[in-house]
Amino acid sequence: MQPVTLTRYLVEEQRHGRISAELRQLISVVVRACTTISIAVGKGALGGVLGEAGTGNIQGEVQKKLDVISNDILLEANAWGGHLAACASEEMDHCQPVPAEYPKGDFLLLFDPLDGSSNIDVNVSVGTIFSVLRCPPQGVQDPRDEHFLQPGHAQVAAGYCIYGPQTMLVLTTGHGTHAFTLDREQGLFVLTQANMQIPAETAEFAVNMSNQRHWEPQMQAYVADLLAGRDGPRGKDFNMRWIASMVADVHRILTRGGIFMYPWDNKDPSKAGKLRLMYEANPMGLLVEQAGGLASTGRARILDIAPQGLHQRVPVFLGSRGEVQAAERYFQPADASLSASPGVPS
Ligand code: AHM
Ligand code: MG
Repeated sequence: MQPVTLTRYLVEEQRHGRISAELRQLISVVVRACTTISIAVGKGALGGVLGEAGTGNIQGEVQKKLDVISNDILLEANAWGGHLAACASEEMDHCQPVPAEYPKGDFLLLFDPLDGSSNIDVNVSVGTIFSVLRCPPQGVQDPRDEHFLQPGHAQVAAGYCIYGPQTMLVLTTGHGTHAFTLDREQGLFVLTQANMQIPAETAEFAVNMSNQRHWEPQMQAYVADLLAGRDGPRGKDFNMRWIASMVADVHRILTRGGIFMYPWDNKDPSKAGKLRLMYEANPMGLLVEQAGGLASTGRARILDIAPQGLHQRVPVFLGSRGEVQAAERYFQPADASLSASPGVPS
């Protein structure tokens, strides 16, 4: 059978009325930019792309050279496409409207240009995460940050490209979650797993255990029960994985199940979590839900959060349906003495 390329897949989706021609073209432009990023990542030291850029981003985080390079590649590719009103990036303070001299469209694109960038210099998988929203009509000519503040369930597409042993694209337009593998010789993405399904139950969790002492009591109690294994209340042994690249941890969960957690912790109580709602939690949440999993703050569905800011952070629990529900039970306010911690959205 002929392999299904991404181009053919998108044309078929358009033919069935599931996406518009504009969205098809926008996704193609984003994926082309990801292919360029993949080449830059793959060159490593030979391309002079490793190490720090000597700059910081809006979050006060040190930027790697590849953070900046990837951001520029995505901005450049999308400036002239004609399908966008504006882009917003984890690496930029505010949204960037498409320059006046270029044609505009009515989509908004958000991205984390290089997620997991602390892993670049040690040759561990990193990736690009993206999310597409529709721009409210009043914002098309003069898009501002506020036009991006839409809940995750309003996303018209979301995806990530993982730069690992293989470069893969995982995409949803609201009709299932599908994986494509880059054929490096041909420069084409080929559909390699249609309709990914996350097993409902799992015995594998992903969390940065070094934060344990900073967690709130509910989180402490949940993970203690996982660690107690078959002798504890869960009655089974759990395995743990933590890659510290969300794309890689989520990719494993989409492939074989598991729960991924980045909860609130009191290292900096003003932050509601480490991960960003608009660039990480929402797109990953849609991909996971479209694969039969759940995405939660522990207390509420991530995709229902009404965003307050472009760089807002949230606690994240996502993956196998049964296990996310098990985690959520620890956060239910049955015990009034365990009230919500400051900064944690209820
Ligand atoms: P980044 O977007 O600056 O790379 O940060 C997000 C990353 C996620 O990919 C990963 O899950 C998490 O931060 C790792 O955090 P930690 O360093 O606490 O393990
Ligand atoms: Mg990130």
